[in-house]
Amino acid sequence: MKVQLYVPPGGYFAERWSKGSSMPPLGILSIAAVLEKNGIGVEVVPADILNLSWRDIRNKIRDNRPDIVGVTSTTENRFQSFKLVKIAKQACPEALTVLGGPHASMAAEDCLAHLPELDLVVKGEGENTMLELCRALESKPRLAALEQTPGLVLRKDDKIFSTAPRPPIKDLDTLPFPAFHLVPFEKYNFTVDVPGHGPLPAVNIMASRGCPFDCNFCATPINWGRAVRMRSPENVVREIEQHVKDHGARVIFFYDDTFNSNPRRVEEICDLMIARRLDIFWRAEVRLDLISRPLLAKMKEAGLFHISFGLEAGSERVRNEIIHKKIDIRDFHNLVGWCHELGIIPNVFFIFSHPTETREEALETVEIIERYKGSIESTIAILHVYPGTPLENTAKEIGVLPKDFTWTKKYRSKITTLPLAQGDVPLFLDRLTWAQVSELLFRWSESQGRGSVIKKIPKALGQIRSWGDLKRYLIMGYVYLKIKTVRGKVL
Ligand code: B12
Ligand code: SF4
Repeated sequence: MKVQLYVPPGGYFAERWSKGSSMPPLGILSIAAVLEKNGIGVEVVPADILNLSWRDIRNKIRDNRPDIVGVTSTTENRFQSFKLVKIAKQACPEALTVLGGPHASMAAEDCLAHLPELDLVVKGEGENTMLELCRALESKPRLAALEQTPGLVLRKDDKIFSTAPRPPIKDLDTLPFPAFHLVPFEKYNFTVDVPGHGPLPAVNIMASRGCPFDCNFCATPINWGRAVRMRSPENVVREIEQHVKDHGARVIFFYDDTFNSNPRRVEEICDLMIARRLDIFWRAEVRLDLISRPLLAKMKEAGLFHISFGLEAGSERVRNEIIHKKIDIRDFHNLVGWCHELGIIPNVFFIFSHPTETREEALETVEIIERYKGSIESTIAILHVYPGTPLENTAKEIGVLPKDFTWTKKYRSKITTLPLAQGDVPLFLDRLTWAQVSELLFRWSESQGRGSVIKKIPKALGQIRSWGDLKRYLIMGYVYLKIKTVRGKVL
């Protein structure tokens, strides 16, 4: 049995993150580790990092003739993943083409309905499903064995058929650590800037899976489940120690959706980090209302230097009634204050254009960003629709997504996307006009002291693909000029 697991060309990165530093793909490395442990031949092919062209990939699959070509997919990189599946099928028709990852998991039927070259989708966690899939392929009759394998979506008699749901892996400590040795780690050049130290070698770790909350735009509670599964503190710290030894890691980037869903466990991880004198820096994403000042102080002592959390909206109505974020603004102000006292960088996520959000409500978000100008990092986005989320249903109900919408097609006129970003992911716009969204973005950009938007014009013009894109850029240009003229500044 020969399995090849691919990250498609372009990787996961939007243009805005690619500064020559990238990070190893934990999902397929975790699957690879399980296959390897069970004696199955597996090759991980990060086409992005290896700089493979489509022709290189075609040749590789044609020459190696793997039994399974597995491809990871997020909604942002789905078209590259689909292209890889097509190429794989053409290069080696007898290979089973398998798609996994957040996009395929959340839009499995849609992928199979529109991609004839795709044989099946692995829904959700891939480790055990891939292992059982390899075994099923060696059994006879093959289709019957596949039908008995939980976690698959496949075609049967020209219909799309789901096998039993795959139960989540209860004890994550039973998984081997992701197989980092199967990728050329140094080529990732994964570094993270730590104030006073510059860019330091970094490694990504996932210490838990799932999130107990249910924000309307988010894929995680559905994809990973709302029952959070946590690796033991000992298991997490052992992986860190291994990365320090093998990869000279100085920074750990925890990618848990909610690192602190169990504050007691965070404390235990910190105690172990301190006791073992790991001498590393780390950053994590947290729920802002599950942190006390003593816990934050302990996290700092254990090396925390940067902490991200979502407030998402300044308006209480939008935050709590629409998004279901259930965050009290006082907890936000407290946490920012503690970060300042303890010397930790707070990075706050905000989103504009939530369902029914008015301009006045969106301006409440801008007010918070401007109030903390220079003392918080802020990451903003215009609300994007992702498959399988409650927001996708809302978008379909109110016509933000057309009735015939499929994630497999590039729409040029029926939906709004941002051409400068990777991925053709639909934006959610209902109450706010494009001019208002542009104004909000410029106000945020100014509060961050970002470089002139004018500099981005040549690149933006090069990305225009439709009249809709052109119209949106013209509106943005008009709003920008209006803001500058009103404030009496020279462009
Ligand atoms: C690290 C991360 C990033 C990193 C790198 C991306 C990456 N995938 O490594 C960066 C910072 C670049 C990033 C950016 C963004 N991200 Co992000 N990110 C994550 C995060 C926090 C962790 C990813 C990870 O390492 N997971 C751990 C591994 C173990 O899980 P996994 O990759 O899903 O793999 C498992 C299964 O999916 C499956 N599987 C995966 N691949 C394959 C392949 C095969 C063949 C099989 C069989 C199975 C399989 O098996 C794996 C093991 O169980 C996830 C949240 C999450 N909980 O996963 C969001 C997530 C992937 N990101 C998301 C989003 C929306 C974004 C942004 C758009 C955010 C923004 N507003 O700008 C950008 C888009 C960037 C881009 N162009 O793609 C969404 C994606 C939703 C979707 N439908 O695609 C997620 C799920 C978060 C969420 N809550 O919605 N992100
Ligand atoms: S708290 Fe974060 S991970 Fe959890 S549902 Fe909300 S946005 Fe998603």
